[in-house]
Amino acid sequence: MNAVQHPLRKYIRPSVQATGFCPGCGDGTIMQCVLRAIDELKLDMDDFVFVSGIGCAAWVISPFFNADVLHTTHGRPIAYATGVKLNLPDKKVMVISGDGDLTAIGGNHLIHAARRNIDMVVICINNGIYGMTGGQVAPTTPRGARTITTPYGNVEHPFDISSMVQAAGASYVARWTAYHPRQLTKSIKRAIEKRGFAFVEVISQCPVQFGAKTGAGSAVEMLKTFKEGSISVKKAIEKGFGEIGDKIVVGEFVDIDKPELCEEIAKTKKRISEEK
Ligand SMILES: Cc1ncc(C[n+]2csc(CCOP(=O)(O)OP(=O)(O)O)c2C)c(N)n1
Ligand code: SF4
Ligand SMILES: [Mg+2]
Repeated sequence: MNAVQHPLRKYIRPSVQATGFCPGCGDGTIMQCVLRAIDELKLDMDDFVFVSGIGCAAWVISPFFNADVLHTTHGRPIAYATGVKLNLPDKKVMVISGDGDLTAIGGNHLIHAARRNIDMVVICINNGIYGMTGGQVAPTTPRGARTITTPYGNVEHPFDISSMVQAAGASYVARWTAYHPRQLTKSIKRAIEKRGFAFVEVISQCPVQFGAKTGAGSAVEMLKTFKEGSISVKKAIEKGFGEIGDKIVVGEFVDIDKPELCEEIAKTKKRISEEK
């Protein structure tokens, strides 16, 4: 009897047998959502160039996706992706990386790519910590949280990444958690179809580092917190943002059309050549 093959197996390199994620990690769920979005849009992996930085989240695409994949240096995936997009404007460019990679060392690349409105999808897996390197504090770690580098509690204020990217000028911004795979898949589809900078933040569980060090608990406990601790942007607006405490606001925050960088460069080149 033939073994039943997972419907998304066709997008994974044949040589890959398993991912390296810890049991209960949200990264596997997010990987499935990305592949499901591509599958539902009936796109080909050859339509894409995938780019990641360094961290557990960066392993979502590499070496697993059977596609053109660039596993780049820490903090620099958006810089690489910008180079790819400017030289191969017909390709769909997707960056998948972690909160540390994209908002700490790589924070300026994120802000300026959003400001330029370059056509790419960026999926930021926000587990609130540097997972891969042993659980150090990140710019997304909640205040008071104990990590390996904040043993007495984090005294800093965390970023609201989606608000920052929205303020920088992105065309599409959405946030979900690993508890919301269907909504997340829908947003990834929208982000892929968007012409412009499309950003999807996913609050995800890292039970091994964040869960253990901060006391957030097991994967199940963290998913329960995401379920009970999130509120839709529509309800948050109804309540007035001041009254929602530390709830995670989820949903689509921005979906607009505005001039895109590659198109603007092409138009400018055409105008200059016509003026000569
Ligand atoms: C220039 C440089 N500085 C630091 C590191 C060490 N380093 C590797 S991954 C990482 C943090 C990753 O955190 P995040 O992006 O949140 O990914 P996660 O592992 O949590 O998914 C750090 C600090 C590095 N590889 N290169
Ligand atoms: S350390 Fe955390 S983020 Fe990294 S694979 Fe394990 S559970 Fe996932
Ligand atoms: Mg992280």
